[in-house]
Amino acid sequence: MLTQQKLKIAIQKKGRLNDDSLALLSRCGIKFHVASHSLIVRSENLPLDILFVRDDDIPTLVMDGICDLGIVGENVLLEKEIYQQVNDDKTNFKLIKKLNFGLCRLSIAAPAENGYDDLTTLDGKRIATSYPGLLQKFLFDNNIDAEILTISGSVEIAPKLGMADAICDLVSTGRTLEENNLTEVAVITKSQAVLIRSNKEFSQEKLSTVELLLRRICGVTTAQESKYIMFHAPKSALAVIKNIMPGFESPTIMNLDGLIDKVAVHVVSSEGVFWSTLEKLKQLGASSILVLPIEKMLD
Ligand code: PRT
Ligand code: ZN
Repeated sequence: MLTQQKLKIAIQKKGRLNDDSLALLSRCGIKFHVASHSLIVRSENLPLDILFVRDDDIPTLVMDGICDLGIVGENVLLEKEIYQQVNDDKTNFKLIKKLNFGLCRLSIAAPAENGYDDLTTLDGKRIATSYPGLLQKFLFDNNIDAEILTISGSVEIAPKLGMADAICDLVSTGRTLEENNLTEVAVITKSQAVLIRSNKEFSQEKLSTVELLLRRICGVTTAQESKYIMFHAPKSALAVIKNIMPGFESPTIMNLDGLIDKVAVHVVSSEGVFWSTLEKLKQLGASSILVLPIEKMLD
């Protein structure tokens, strides 16, 4: 296969999105072998190369057409879009699929003891961030006049060092904020890992690989959100059960040997299942309730 016909996908080399990006490609049936210092890896069974790069470089690599696809956090993408707008440049990439991992939010936080509990208290203050574009837009949209200090890492210690009054950084569990005695004042945007593609036209070969990959990614992500549920239930309760079960449109109902008033029910729930739903099921007379993960799903 000629190199230019091979699809190239950029993923993060090291960091929070690396493991999940590789796991997603593996679950899509792509075979590859990653050595510890690999910068580019060829798939053994698809015309696809995986490039390992810094996450901040992914939008540019995709925009310039050096890579056809990329997996990157929406936060990086949105910041790049703002940067392009400010510099009157186009954004030559398109978001094609949200991937449901790398979930986080970009928030403004300030020292708990300073009482910055609403946005107006940020007026005239200095905020440290690695996301100046997104922060600037948020401050402008909310009519706040604050100074932005752009730093590339360890943003959370800026208030302690006296460099800034508040910070704007990514939050997932909230532990880092807590450890640094910071409280969230506002959420600027939510983020997750997304698949992007270059706006450049693909050859037929590349297009076929992109379509195959996208079909499989959709299969994997839908399967992750779905559960296969099995239980025994009284026939008389089926109508009520139907109302409380998410995705209970067309269950498989089977007779149980020796029982006339109970049936076995199998159903794929597309929305996952909460404990509270299972407890309600039990109250309605269901028994032997099993919830199983689904590995792959093709509609
Ligand atoms: O070297 P490279 O430039 O590729 O990596 P990086 O250091 O810029 O990025 P990395 O690996 O830290 O994050 C990659 C992407 O993961 C981000 O762009 C987000 O899309 C996503 N992500 C999800 C996060 C977090 N959650 C996250 N919690 N990125 C960073 N954090 C940091 C945050 O900056 C803060 O320091 O984790 C801390 C907060 O976490 P909690 O759990 O304590 O709230
Ligand atoms: Zn980075």
